[in-house]
Amino acid sequence: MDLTNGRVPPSRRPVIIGILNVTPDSFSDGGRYHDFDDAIEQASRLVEAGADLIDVGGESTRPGAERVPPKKEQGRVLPVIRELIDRGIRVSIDTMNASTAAAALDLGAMLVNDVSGGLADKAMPRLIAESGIDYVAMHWRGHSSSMDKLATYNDVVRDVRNELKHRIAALIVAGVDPAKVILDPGLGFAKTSAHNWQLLGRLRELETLGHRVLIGASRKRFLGELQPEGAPTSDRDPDTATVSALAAESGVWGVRVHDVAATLSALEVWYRWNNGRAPAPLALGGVAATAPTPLYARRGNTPRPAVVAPDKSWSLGSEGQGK
Ligand code: PMM
Repeated sequence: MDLTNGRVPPSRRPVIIGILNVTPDSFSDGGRYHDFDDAIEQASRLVEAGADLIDVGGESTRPGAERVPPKKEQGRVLPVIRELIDRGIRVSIDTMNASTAAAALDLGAMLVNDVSGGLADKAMPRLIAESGIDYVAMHWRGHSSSMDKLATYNDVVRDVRNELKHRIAALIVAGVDPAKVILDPGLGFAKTSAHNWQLLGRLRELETLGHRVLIGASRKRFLGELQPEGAPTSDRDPDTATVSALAAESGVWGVRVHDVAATLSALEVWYRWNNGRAPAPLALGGVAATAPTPLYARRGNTPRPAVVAPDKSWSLGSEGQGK
């Protein structure tokens, strides 16, 4: 990885991370996939639609949400993760708790997505260092109960960039390989709508930190402002897909979304626009999971990859980044 520029070139489409919240109370899909069978069915639908991996979370982070004890969180997510990995589906664990992350890694999760960037649990950086796993360090200022009060910045992009820089330094001190760190500006986390739009419009400034960048705009409140009041959160999916394409143009490594099909379509348009041809299936290291190429497969262009058990040698593309 070229540590002078985390911008992903337009010859590689962003990784699509499908969201699976196994919670009763997440803002968009809370309660819908709380049941084991519903969760597995939804994950399978996301993979079928083109998700490269499934981000499984057991604690809601919507504004004002109550904390969930780690054991309860693990009771929600681990059976689902075990089943998905048995089915050859790539999984990321969305947690702030090192014990939950460790248990998910034992089952074969390939990425830890920590919305606190290692601030909520002191044991997290060491776990990431020791496991050598890819790690999303999101910009975070405090738990959901207080985050709306913490949305004060001089220049949100510069401040978020600086705070992420401090997180990277702390992770490196704990022994984390910087090439494993993926940064996320944390849209909606201690951010107003205006903050979110400024961060999106200036993603390249975050990329100059030299790390892969992930964004999670999907169905968030600031996109709801573009819809009539009271419209369902799924009405935000077309705008989410537009954000995905614009973020791809800015060079992000990945997008975390609820409606995978809409984002994949938008990214296909973006890819053809830049490259004059259809994208090849995304290669995530040596792993052939159920990694779908649905649009091409549907058209009979590319054979669907075989389902195999995930191995531990997979790579999420930290190599060959940069210009
Ligand atoms: N947003 C949510 C949860 N996890 N993880 C990352 N890396 N980035 C995000 O923006 C993010 C996240 C909250 O949204 P959800 O309730 O739809 O999962």
